[in-house]
Amino acid sequence: MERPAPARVRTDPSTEPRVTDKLERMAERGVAVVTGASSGIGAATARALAKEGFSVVVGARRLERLREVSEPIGAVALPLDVTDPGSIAAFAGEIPELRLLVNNAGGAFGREPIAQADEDAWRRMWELNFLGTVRVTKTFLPKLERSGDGHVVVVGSIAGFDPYPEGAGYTGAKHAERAFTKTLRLELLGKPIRVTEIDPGLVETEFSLVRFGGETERARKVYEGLTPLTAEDVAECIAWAATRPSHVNVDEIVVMPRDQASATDIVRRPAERTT
Ligand code: 8X3
Repeated sequence: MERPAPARVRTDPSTEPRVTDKLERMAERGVAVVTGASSGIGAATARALAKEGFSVVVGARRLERLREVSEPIGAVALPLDVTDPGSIAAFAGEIPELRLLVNNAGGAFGREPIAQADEDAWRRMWELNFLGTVRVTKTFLPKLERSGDGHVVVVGSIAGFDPYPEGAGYTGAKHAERAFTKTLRLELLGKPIRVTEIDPGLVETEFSLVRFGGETERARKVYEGLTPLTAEDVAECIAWAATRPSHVNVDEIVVMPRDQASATDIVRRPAERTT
């Protein structure tokens, strides 16, 4: 079968180093891939890993925004759509070796009861959160094993633990992603690859804006009256797990705001009056 043409980000090959040349200048901790890195947790994770000495490759569909993340930290930006096997093959073809894979690409589309389930949206969530993670991980497993010290991080969610009303399209996909991560850990036992799941609660990113199709007021209300996590709070957890000594496998970190104790137990305070 013909291999898809490798993705090229550089526009002027005479002045820009090729991706492989750049990666060959190995950073002290090796190469890390972060998916869904054009904003939010993915972008913050790319910055945190670069700071820790990883040579970072960021992937996402929105290439312009991806470059805004990659350029300041000297990372390599490559187009990636985790729902498209051809895109994953082209992306992986540019990356000769890998130590750390952060499966961050994901998201929710809509909130409605099962009685009104939007099957197209639910299918998209399944593709993006579950099958996307399966595909990318499967593709990179041989390179991770060859590194002699590989690590797969999956960004899950409290939605992978707690179902909530009108959320089954997303919580179902996140429960499946969690089952995938636990299974991977069992299957890789004895191989030099660690597996970590990071499960955040409410994090103020574009997550809710995407979920509600750009309805800003509805998205804002998700974080109203509490102090949510920031993308950087979650990125710190990922970077911490990734920089433990090789014999230490951080299996999972559930991280939520102090104002949240489960997907549905959230305390909100009235806004303070300023006049
Ligand atoms: C996002 C957390 O609780 O909004 O993964 O589903 S939640």
